[in-house]
Amino acid sequence: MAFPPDFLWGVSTSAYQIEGSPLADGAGPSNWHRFCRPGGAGAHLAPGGDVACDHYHRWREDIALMKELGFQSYRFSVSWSRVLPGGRGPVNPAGLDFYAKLVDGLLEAGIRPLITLFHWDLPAALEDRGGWLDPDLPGRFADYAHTVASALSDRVEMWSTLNEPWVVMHEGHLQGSHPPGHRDFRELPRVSHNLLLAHGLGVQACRAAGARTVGLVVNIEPKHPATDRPADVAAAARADAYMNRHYLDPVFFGRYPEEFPALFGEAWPAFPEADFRTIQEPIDYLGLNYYSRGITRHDPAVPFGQWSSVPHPSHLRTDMDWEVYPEGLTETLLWLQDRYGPIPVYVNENGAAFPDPATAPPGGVRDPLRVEYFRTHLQAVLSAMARGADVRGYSAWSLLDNFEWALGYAKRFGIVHVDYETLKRTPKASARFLSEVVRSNGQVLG
Ligand code: GBH
Repeated sequence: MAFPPDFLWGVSTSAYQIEGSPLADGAGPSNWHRFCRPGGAGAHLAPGGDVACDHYHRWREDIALMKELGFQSYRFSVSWSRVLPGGRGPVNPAGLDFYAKLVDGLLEAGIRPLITLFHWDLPAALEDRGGWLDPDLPGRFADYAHTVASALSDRVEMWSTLNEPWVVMHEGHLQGSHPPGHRDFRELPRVSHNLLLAHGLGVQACRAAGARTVGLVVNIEPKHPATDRPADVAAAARADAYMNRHYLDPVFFGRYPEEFPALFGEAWPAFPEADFRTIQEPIDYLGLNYYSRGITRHDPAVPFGQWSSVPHPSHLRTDMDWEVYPEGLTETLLWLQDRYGPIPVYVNENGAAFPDPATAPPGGVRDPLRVEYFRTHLQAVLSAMARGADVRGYSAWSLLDNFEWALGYAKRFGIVHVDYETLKRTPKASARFLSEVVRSNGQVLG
């Protein structure tokens, strides 16, 4: 079993995590920019993405690096507040121009640009109006999507609306670790519904602006019960509904998982039927972000949902404390085809944080655990394809070590090392490994 000749090999990043210069050239502040400042709920993360990898100035060097490594595609996100500083209203031409130049540079280097319109950084002005709780936000997102797609759809074929709506909802409104820093489960249904409406309207807006291929990117983690006790089995089903079926059931079936009225209780609203026609707008592909699985047990001490995760006693865990579980990627790919039918899938993120030195040693950065992570997960993709999964591409997370959100710069996901003192880029052994994978179209996996 081999990868088909047109399999698309790439790397991923996101705007706030790598760009730096968040207010340059007329950009407005984003929610993440404000979150990480003194007085913000994430002030301990200061200076946040103020410098990050300085990709805003070093993008030419980063394109050259990807070209040298042989990648065929580059998935990045556009910062809404660069393009529309106030979230709505007048366009900031310099903001749009940054991405136009990036796209042209990529095309010149023979690398296909894949654009994500929303990878978590929201214009602060829109957060002030309620953010994802604001019923107007889906419409604002569609306007923004239309603006960007109109400018770039002549050169960019593949688009995605949202990256991981689950994280926006869960971390922003239940855990409080991302902006707006709320901890109120009663907000979750409305936040999710607005994210889904934004997605549906966003697909329509992208198409109206000439985008050919439009999809949604979700994070999926198989939820395995910790024991076969009925309480644990039921807890795993609730966790699966909450994380894995939460956005895909509405998009593909026009309804929320059947567990939700009981899960949310009195906080579960009646949504207008007509909304689901927007949400069900057909998509051209599904983007899958896969990192790990969740071993789940019933846990009455957890106020919302009554489940928690238990670590596997012996499996390796990454620096994020996530279990290394490549079988879960095969399982997820097969589950997607099985539940949602024949839809092209792109693995849009997969990768691992393991500790690397702050400064690259003269001999280069050796990251054998990350290499092994990629090798086993790519083999897992192949097994799923051998069993019928329609996987069209694979994009590693991430090109560069970068700002890992609520965990700052301590966690390194890059295949290219970044020295945060000098901003020097040094490809790690994992970058060389993936480069060989691309060049041989997977033959080196054996
Ligand atoms: C992605 O999200 C993001 O798209 C990207 O920006 C980020 O840098 C990257 O991953 C690395 O974090 O241990 O029980 O809390 C990751 C989505 C969802 C994966 C939650 C891990 C943790 C389960 N994550 N999951 S738990």
